[in-house]
Amino acid sequence: MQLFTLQAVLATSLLTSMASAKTIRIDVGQTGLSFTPDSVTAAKGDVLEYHFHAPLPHSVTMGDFSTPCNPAKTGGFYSGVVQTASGENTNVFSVTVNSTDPIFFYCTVPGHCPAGMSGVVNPSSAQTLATYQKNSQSANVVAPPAAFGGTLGPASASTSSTSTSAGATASPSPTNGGGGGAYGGFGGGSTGGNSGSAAVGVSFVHFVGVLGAMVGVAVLMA
Ligand SMILES: [Cu+2]
Repeated sequence: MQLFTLQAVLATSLLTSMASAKTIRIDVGQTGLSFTPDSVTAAKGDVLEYHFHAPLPHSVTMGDFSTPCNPAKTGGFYSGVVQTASGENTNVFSVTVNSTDPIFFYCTVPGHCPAGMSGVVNPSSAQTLATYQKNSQSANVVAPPAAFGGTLGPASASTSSTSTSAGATASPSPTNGGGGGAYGGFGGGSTGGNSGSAAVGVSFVHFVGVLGAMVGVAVLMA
């Protein structure tokens, strides 16, 4: 009886903690060469969900504030260039946030980033999107060699999804988690132990850890 109660309390607590992770929708190229919104606030565990729109090809990759329109030197993510025939693409690119430091992102299609196609997660007073975009105007656009750090696949069922499944997490390693040119979607096995500056992480591992702790406590109580 006592054990059951403890488990119920822990389970409720776990569900509450999972429900707090939110999915943040960002539209890509819906209104010209821009991300909408182009400035968002995110907590660790939240998922950035990029929705691509016709007619132009677009991409999203993480950059560094100091080198606009160039890939982040460590960690990050890249969707690859996504072409959308009409309307909104059925696939979205999802990235799990693992840091509250500013995360700048931009489109790698030639000309787009210098034209202002960039955005920021958790901007600071020292690192603003306005400054990044101003410095982007004369920047050379560089793209990572291949997609990595997120998953390209069907959108989550809800914009307030509580899912933090392994398929939605991302690895900072410079490989395409899904394998193959189609970016696989849900094949992305992630690795733990990401470096501190990585923007993406493994909330599923955290979930398993919490679950393990619950079981451990239950065993102690038995
Ligand atoms: Cu673009």
